[in-house]
Amino acid sequence: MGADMKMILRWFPFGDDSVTLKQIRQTPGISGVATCLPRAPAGEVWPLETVKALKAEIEEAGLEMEVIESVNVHEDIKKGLPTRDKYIAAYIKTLQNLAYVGVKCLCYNFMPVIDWARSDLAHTLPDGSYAMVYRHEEVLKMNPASMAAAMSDESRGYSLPGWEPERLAAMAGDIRFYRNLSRGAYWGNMKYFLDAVIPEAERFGIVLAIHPDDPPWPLYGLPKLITCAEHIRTFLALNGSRHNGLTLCAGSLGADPDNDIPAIAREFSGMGRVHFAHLRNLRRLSARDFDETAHPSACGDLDMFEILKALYDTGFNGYIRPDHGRMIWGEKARPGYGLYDRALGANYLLGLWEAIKKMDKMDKINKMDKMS
Ligand code: DNO
Repeated sequence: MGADMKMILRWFPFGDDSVTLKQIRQTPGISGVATCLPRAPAGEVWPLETVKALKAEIEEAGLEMEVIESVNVHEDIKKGLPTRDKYIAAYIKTLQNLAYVGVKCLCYNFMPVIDWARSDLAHTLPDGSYAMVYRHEEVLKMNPASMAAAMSDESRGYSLPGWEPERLAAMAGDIRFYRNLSRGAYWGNMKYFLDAVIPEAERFGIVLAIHPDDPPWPLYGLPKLITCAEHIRTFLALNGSRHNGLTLCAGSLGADPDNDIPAIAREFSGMGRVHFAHLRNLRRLSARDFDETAHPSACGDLDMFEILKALYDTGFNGYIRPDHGRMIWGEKARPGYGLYDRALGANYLLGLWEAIKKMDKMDKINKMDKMS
C-alpha cells in the first residue's frame, strides 16, 4: 500500500484562537484541522450537538474535521480509582459522538497531572523571533503550581491545552498521590483504560494515537511512560489492536538525545501503529535543555527529511501537522500556535514529502527500465 498522508493544522474553536479557519484554508496543502472543545472538563461527555456544530463550522470553511486533539483522560482513570469506570464510560460515549460526525483519529495523552512543560513560552532567539524553551534547572526550581502560574501569565488569555483550571486546582494532591504509585501500577491503569476503550474504538472506526510525554523524562516525581522506543513497544503490546496507536511527536521524543526519531518512526509506522505525526524541530543545549526552533532540518537537531522518509517508506497514511511554531513577523498568538511559522513549517514538510514521493516514483521507473 502506498503512503498518502494528510497535512492538517491544530485549531482551537469558540474564539479561543487568533488564527481563523479562513487563514488555514488559504494555506497551501492543508486539508483540515485537529481541534477540540478547549474548555470541556475531563470526564464529561462531549455533547453530540456541540461536535456537530463544530464540524459544520469547519466544513463550511472548506476544511475537514477528521482529527481531534485531545479528549483529556480524567485523572481518576490514570490513578486507577474505583470511579474510573464512570469516566471511561463517558470517554466511550464521547468517542461514539465523534465517530458519528466522521472523526477518524483521536490524539490523547496519559501523562499524570501536567501535560507538557516549558520554562519559558516566549524566549528570544538570535533572529529576534520568540520560541518556547525548556531549561531543566529552572523547571526544577519552580514547582508545578508556580510553573502553571507562569505559563498562564504568558498565554495571552488563550486557554493553554493541558493546563486546564480544574487540573491545576487538584495539582498538589494529585502529585502526592502519584509519588506513591508504582510505575507497574501506572502501566496497569493504562492497560485497564485501553482494554475498555479500544474495542469500542474499533467498533466506531476511530483510531487512538497516544501522545508521548513532553519532556520525555521524570519531573516532580511523576511517572513518565511514553518516553522512548522501549516504552512505546510496551505500550503497543498492552493492547495489540492497530486502533491502539501512537502520535509520533518528533519534538517531544527528540528532546532526549538517546531517541533516534527516524528509527522510531520507521519501527512503529512499519507496524501500522503511527496514526498522527507532530513534526517540529528543536536545538538541544544539553541532554536536558532545549530551544524549540523553526521546522527545517538546518534549524535544529532533528532531520526532517529522514523522519518523513521513514514514514513514507513504511506506507504511512495518517495525518501530519507541523507542531509548535515560533512567533515571527510580529504575530501575537497562543504560544506555539501562531499561523506564520506553522504555515512555513507545513509547506516545508509538504515540499519534502513531494520530493520523496517523486524520487520513489522515478526509482521505480528506473528499476523497470533496467529489467526490460
Ligand atoms: C502541546 C501539545 C499537547 C498535546 C497533548 C495531546 O502543545 O502537543 O498538549 O496536544 O499532549 O493529548
